[in-house]
Amino acid sequence: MSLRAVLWDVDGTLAETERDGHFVAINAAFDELRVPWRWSEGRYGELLRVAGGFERLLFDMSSQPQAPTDPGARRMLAAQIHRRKNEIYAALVTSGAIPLRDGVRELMDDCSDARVPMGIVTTTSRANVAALLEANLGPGWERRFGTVVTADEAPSKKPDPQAYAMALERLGIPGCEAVAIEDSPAGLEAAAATDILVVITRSRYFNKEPITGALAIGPGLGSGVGWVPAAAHSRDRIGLEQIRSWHDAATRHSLR
Ligand code: XBP
Ligand code: MG
Repeated sequence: MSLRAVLWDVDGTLAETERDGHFVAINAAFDELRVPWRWSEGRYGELLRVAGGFERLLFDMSSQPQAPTDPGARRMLAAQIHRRKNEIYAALVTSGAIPLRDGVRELMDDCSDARVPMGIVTTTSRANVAALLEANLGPGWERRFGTVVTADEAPSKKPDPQAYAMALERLGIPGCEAVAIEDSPAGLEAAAATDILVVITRSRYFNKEPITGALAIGPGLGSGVGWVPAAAHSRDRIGLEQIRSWHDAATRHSLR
């Protein structure tokens, strides 16, 4: 079973967009819209268990004493905050405030050099992905990916496998021939449901979270140290060669 695609999660995996982007932007939106509550960094971390910024706002409002009681009014307020949060987020990333995590660009270059197609598979919106990747990869960013699946195309958010299933269908490959790079338990669950093996790069918010069932788990693609299983190819970073050898070993093992 050969490796035929690398699928990238966005938030937390390509960049620390949660802490440095969405978290900052949501509190700025609360301020601007004079919403009478704020989210601490810790509370934001808890709320990340709910996938999707809009869904997260609604979930929080269900225990927020100062939120409107009428469900329609809640949805309207959540939509208004979410819209403004995304505008502030886009402005932040466009200003260059959020770089790619270490090793991400290098692994992307490995895939391009080896002609291994890449995909984006995320629960955030296409506009947010475009803002982040245009700022970091330039205006031709989309040409680098065989498919880009966002919440616009796949509204059922991770851990639902809809986005991964759509990416596989568009690339025309089975899950066992792809590897996903993810940072969260929900992302792993979504990918695993379509037979995709998952490399977990620990992000700030999911740093300590128990995560089982990964192909490999480690501190980030920018280091070859601290991975389980150990990375044999380089101490400097996780490259395509390393991902291939983890994938080969796991698929050989499952064929035995
Ligand atoms: C990302 C999310 C998103 C972002 C915010 O999950 O859950 O909700 O936090 O973006 P993943 P939106 O990394 O698994 O794709 O406000 O656009 O939802
Ligand atoms: Mg993520």
